[in-house]
Amino acid sequence: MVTNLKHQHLYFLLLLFCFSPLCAQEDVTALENQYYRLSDIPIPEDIVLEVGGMAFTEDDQLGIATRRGEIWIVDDPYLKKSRQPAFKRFAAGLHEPLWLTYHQGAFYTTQRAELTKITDTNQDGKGDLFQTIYSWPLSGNYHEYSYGPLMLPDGDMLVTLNLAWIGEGASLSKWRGWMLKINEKGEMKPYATGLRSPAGFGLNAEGDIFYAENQGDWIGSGRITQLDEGDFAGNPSGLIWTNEPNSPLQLKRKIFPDSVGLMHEFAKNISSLKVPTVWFPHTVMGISTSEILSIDTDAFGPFQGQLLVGDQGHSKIMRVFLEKVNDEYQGACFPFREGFSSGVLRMAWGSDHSLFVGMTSRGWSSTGPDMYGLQRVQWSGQTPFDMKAIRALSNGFEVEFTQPVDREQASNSQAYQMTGFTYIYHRTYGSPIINQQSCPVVKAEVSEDGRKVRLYVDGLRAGYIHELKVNDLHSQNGVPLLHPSAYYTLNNIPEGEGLDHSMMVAQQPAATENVARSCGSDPSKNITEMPEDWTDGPDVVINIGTKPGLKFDLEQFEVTEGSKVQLVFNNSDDMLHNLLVVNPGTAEEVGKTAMGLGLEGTQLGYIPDSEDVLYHTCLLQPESSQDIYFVAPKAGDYTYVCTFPGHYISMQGTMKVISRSTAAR
Ligand SMILES: [Cu+2]
Repeated sequence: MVTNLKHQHLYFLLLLFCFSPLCAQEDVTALENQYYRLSDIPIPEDIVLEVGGMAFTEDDQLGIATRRGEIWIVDDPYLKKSRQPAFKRFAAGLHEPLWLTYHQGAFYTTQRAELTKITDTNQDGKGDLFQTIYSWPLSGNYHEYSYGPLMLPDGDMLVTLNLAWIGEGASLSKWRGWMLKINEKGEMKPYATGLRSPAGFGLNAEGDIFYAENQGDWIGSGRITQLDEGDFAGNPSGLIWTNEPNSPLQLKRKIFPDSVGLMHEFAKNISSLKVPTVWFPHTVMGISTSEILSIDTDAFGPFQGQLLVGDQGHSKIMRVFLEKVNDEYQGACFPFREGFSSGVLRMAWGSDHSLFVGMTSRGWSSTGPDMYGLQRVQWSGQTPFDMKAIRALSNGFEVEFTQPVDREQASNSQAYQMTGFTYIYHRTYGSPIINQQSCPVVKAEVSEDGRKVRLYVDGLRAGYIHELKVNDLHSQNGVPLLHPSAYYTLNNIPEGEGLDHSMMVAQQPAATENVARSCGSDPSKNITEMPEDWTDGPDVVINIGTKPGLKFDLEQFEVTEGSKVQLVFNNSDDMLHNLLVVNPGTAEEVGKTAMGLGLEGTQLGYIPDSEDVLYHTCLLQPESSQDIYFVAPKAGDYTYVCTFPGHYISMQGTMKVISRSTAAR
């Protein structure tokens, strides 16, 4: 509690002294807190509350499933009666439950291998009846996470099954990579496939199903996709089960070449392939999307009808506006709230319209400082000045704001920058940004009520993500725009008038850039062939690998100053990593700079252009390695660090360079 008070005091000070737009950006967390307040729900010290799932009971108590296999019930999570709410253990011994639902007096969860219903038949506060509703086989692979059930209005339940990881995603046992529909009687219908790591799914206000996906093989970046029965969402590993008699689609794995190219082009010929509804550009809008939750109330601010999407790796929550064009969903994502204490996996609405956020970090590393946590977000009643919605038009976009804009600033077309880009659809893990092209905003028209700005934009491309950046815009009352960027996924361009080219100024869209190499900006720091003058070879060969939990497998090594070093970095993990040798004491700063690179980060392999970066590998795919060659610098303790966003906190080691005189002793 003391900490909380201190924070509030700090926010107050920041608000007093922080008026420049730059400052506003740097302290966005503090500003967000003015509108959406974050507070901790204290967890008893002897409970490891690695939240896997959350659900409120009919008595307004908060049920929490943990990755350690327990279900806890928090009495008074609103802290009305006490600042230290009571936690009671309802169940234990479950196999990594990653979801929790409460329905008609019982909890439902998925363990790794089954959908389980848990009832407290004698009303003593402990689950005593455990019923298997439906089960599925496991191969035993560590990556076979299972999620759900999401309760549908008709009482049917949705479950998703993560792919195994064997150097790439694989469906090693039946229905891995699928969403299944299961009823209370235990009847199962495979619903959709193409899923890789489907930790979050939910319904929008209209009752349509959306699921969130994480970057990986076949998945260039995080995204949410609307799923109908028989849809295929992009990762072909689960297609090996489409021969089964109850499969709702017949698409086969073998039609996929290793590199498809552009997903939205390929989708034109594959009717079951559902392109992403909204992309979340990697590292800019999180790195690992999780829960999807619809805002069904106006008691949580001005965003009723939109979706919240959590992010585990970046400990934050984003917001999504959806619209239908040509009968298909598309829309924009916006930043919403960052600064959570650990990786955001689950969200649940309290009865008072506050948002409960359940967090965990272990093994999946997040930017938040804690290994797990439980926090609450409350709307302060003040409306932030923010972009509320972006709607596609035949010749641009209409941007709606939460408050009337400063007319003069908003009608200046120079205040808006738009860039289109996409990702490659291929078997490789992740993707660089490709086909990036600027889209000149040629005119900006403010609506009569000052709440909408119509942007006339050149160079729109269907199937592409369009980044909108707004510079130096204030509300009519002089408040700076809280979040100046948004990303609209333009699957369809509405029909209608094109752009009137008499409006065009002399600017043309910039040339298309295809970026092949994503490995920093200075090749002299990434020497991958042994220098010719090393005629006797290297003086020393250092092998460094990766360990689960975002660690290098070598904590420290020693070399002599001036010696010729061959460093072999072997990424045997299931995600992307790099290795940078940096000046003593600068790892944190370099790591933070890499996180702030934005879209450019993808192109640089998250290797910042900094004098403190001495040598580095490229950003390496899972199961790949690279050798780099360098001459050891002057004596000192240097750090080697992975700067893939968020990893620098734990993924560090020390290169001790000893002086020649010490070495000679
Ligand atoms: Cu890493």
